[in-house]
Amino acid sequence: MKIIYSPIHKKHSPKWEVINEENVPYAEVPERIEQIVKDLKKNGYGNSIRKPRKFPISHIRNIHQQHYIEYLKNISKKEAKKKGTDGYFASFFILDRCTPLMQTTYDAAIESVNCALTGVQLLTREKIVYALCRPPGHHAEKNKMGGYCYFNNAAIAAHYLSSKGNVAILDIDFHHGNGTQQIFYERSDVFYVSLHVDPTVGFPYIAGFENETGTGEGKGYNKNFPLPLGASEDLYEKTFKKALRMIENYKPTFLVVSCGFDTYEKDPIGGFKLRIPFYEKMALLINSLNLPALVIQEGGYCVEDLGKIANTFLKGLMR
Ligand code: OKP
Ligand code: ZN
Repeated sequence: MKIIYSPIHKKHSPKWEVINEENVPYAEVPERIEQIVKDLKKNGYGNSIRKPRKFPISHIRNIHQQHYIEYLKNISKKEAKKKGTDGYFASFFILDRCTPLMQTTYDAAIESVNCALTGVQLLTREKIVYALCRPPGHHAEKNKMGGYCYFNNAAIAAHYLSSKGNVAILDIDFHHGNGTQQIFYERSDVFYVSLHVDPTVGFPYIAGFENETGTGEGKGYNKNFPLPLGASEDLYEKTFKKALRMIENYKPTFLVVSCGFDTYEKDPIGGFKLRIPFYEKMALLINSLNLPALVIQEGGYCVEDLGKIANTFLKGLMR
């Protein structure tokens, strides 16, 4: 098992997102990852932590449109400079007002992708790799940022893996990964499976419905399990087992887990009822698939308990 971490993520620290015309303190804070790393070290994983390597931009170009990447790199830096540290919102390339740009956002987003791609490379030797990606990625579409996401780390990693075999992406973040779904919607070599809050009542609202099953080549290779707000451990477990059975039947070579901890009962922006011990159970079930697994950090906003959740999850993966 290896953990990938870089401190560069700390450079990305917007203060606000906009909800209903109001500035609300940003939930996707640097302390999230810092808390996880601190607790992983405390639990003896210090020696397993690796820095990310650097990768050519072509990995990102395979997934995101060239003018979107350029916008993030050049224009956003220039514009953000004028706005200081508050961040600003792009116009054409955004899904929402949760995803501000700072001058340093591009650098942090690149390093987050590097963490995921390093994870792919280590997966040839390791059964489990945990990439502490931040900013997260699963809402980022081919040419749109949204939901705290800029580049789709999981999609970029899954595409890289797909040259060596079929990939299943299991998205267990509280929110639907609309970006990942969009990116692989017409492909059968990457199977996207997600459990998340019903999009009629929760972010991202625009995607994550049951009838979105893929199109063309990809028909049948996209599976959404929307769950009601307040979903219990029982309901979650039942649904989770269905999702795993589908992955098993697909017989992938690799598993990518888009791993959000905002399904936790105390999460400030989530709304499910999962308690800490449940994360070990989930991980044990994932383990039973017996696949090389790249775990990519997505959301999770109860900073205080994130380390405990991550350690509990890892314990299950390692058994
Ligand atoms: C990103 B990830 C709710 C505000 C919603 C955006 C949520 C993005 C979630 N009060 N803001 O999937 O964890
Ligand atoms: Zn989330």
